[in-house]
Amino acid sequence: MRSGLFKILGSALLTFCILFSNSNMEAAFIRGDVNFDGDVNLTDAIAELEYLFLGKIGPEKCLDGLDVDDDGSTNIGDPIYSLRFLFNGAQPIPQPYPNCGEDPTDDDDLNCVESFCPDVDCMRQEDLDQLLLTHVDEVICLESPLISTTIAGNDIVVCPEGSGICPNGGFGCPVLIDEVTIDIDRNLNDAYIQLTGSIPSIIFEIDPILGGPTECDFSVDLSGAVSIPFTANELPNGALEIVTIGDGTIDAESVVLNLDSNDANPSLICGLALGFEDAIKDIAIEQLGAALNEALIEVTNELTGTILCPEL
Ligand SMILES: [Ca+2]
Ligand SMILES: [Ca+2]
Ligand SMILES: [Ca+2]
Ligand SMILES: [Ca+2]
Repeated sequence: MRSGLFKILGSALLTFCILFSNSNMEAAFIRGDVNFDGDVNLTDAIAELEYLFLGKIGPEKCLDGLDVDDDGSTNIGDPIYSLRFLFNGAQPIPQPYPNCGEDPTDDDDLNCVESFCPDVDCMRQEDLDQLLLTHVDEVICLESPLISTTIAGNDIVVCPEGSGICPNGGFGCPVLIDEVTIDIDRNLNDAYIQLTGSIPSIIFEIDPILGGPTECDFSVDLSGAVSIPFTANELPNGALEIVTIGDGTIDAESVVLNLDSNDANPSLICGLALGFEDAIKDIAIEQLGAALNEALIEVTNELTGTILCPEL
């Protein structure tokens, strides 16, 4: 099972990586927040005056945010507008204020390419789900043999060489992937990739202590989740900026492996394999753990610094 599930997880993780690297859109902003700290106060008016008249750099990254009165240009009128709003209770600051958002009057020449608000270019659940569906193969070919082991004196080989053919014509046992989803647990800082799939026909070669070798034909339903811990900075608007990604591990509690005989009247020997379902599952989980860490090391660097939307 190692090589097959490794591929499944590898695909899922690769997808995860692609998702997070594809985020270069115009930034949202808070109008009037010139120094990008999520609030509008006196320091913003001062920062804008320093930008306009002393040439201090930084605020030019978000000119829409500097256009406090939303008249389509940045000038002395904007910090004055802020001061009147703050101290005289004058006209309110036009949207987006006080929350992050986009410019509703975007018929100007001002843009915002960077601010403290990440919610335009962050990853949403539907983005994650759709891209997982797009990138994870519907059929994954498991290389033979999946498992070759001895349980209670019985030699068992799962998917022995030459026992199956994949859609691409190569030898191996095909897994049909039914569903791949990803859930972010903000409290635990974990990403869970959940997979469900099935193998319509897989051969178990059983050589018991007594009697000759026997081939048994089974179908398998499988599901399981991979837990990927991360550390993150929570941004003022609730988005999470991923700082580091840890090693992924199989959530053993989540793994379900159901084995059913395809033979109407399975032999006594084939019935043995059904009794070893839990042992086979344990081997699969153990092998997966090692394989998964290899895959994660490859993608860790690419995940660092990406941003998850506040609602995730
Ligand atoms: Ca500010
Ligand atoms: Ca203005
Ligand atoms: Ca505008
Ligand atoms: Ca604009």
